[in-house]
Amino acid sequence: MSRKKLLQYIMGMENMGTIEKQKELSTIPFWNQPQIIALQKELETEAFRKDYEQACLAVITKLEKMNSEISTSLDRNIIDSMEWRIKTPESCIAKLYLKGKELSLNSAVNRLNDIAGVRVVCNFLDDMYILCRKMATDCNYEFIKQKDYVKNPKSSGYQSLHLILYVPLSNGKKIKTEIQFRTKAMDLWSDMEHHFIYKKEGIHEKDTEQALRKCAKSIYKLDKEMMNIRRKMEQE
Ligand code: 0O2
Repeated sequence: MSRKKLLQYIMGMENMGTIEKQKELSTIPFWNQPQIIALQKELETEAFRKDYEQACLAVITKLEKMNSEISTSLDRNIIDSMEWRIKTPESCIAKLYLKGKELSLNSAVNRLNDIAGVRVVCNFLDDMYILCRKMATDCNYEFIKQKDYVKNPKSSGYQSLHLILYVPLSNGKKIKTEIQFRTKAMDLWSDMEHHFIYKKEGIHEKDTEQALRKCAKSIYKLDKEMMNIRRKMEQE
C-alpha cells in the first residue's frame, strides 16, 4: 500500500468509533494479519496508554508554570494554546510500517519518538525558542534530540521546532515525549496542509505542493515581521 493511501486511511479514521474503525480496517489485507491485530490490541491497552498520558500531563504542567513565570517577567503571554495527544494504535503501526521498522510493541516504544505528543502554539517566533531552550535545560528531563524545522523546513514547507525528551514518571519509567513548538501562523499552515493531504484526490498534486511551500515562506516572513514590530514597540 502506498504511503499516501495509508496516511489517507489513518486520517480518515481519526474521528471513527472503534467498531466503525475495525470494519474499515478489516477491508484492507495489511490490517488483517494476526501480528498486526495483536500489536493493535497491545497498543490500545489502558496500562500502555496511561504512562504516555501521564508524561503529556507532566509536560503540560511544566509548560504552564514556565509560561506564567516568563509571562510575568516579560509582561506578555508567550503561549497562546497547548494540546496533547497519544498516537492512535493505527497511526503507530502505519508509522513503523512506513519507516520499515519491526512491527512489535518494543519497536514502537523504542523507535517512535511521538507516541506522546504535546503541541505548544506561541505568539511569536522568538518565544518558541525561549520555551524550547528552557524545557531542554531547566527540567529534570533527559534530552534526546531537537529538530529545528524553522531553520531547516521540511520539503513540504512544514515549520516547527521539535524537542524530544524522556519524561520520568513516579512509577520509575521514563517516557519518550515529543514537544512541537510553533507559531499561530505555522499552526494554521500545518492544519491546512494536513487537510489538503487527506482531501488531495483529484487535485493536481505538484501545483498544490508548490502553492503550500509558497504559503510556508510567506508565513515565515509574516512571523518575522510581527516579531520585529513587537521588538520595536518594546524599545519605544
Ligand atoms: P501525526 O499525525 O501528527 O502524529 P524521527 O524518528 O523523530 O526522526 P519522525 O517522527 O518521522 O522522525 O519525525 P518528523 O518528520 O520530525 O515528524 C514528526 C511529526 O511532525 C509528524 O508526526 C507531524 O505531526 C509533524 N510533521 C512532520 N512533517 C510534517 C508535514 O510535512 N506536514 C505536517 N502537517 N506535519 C508534519 P506524524 O507521525 O507524521 O503525524
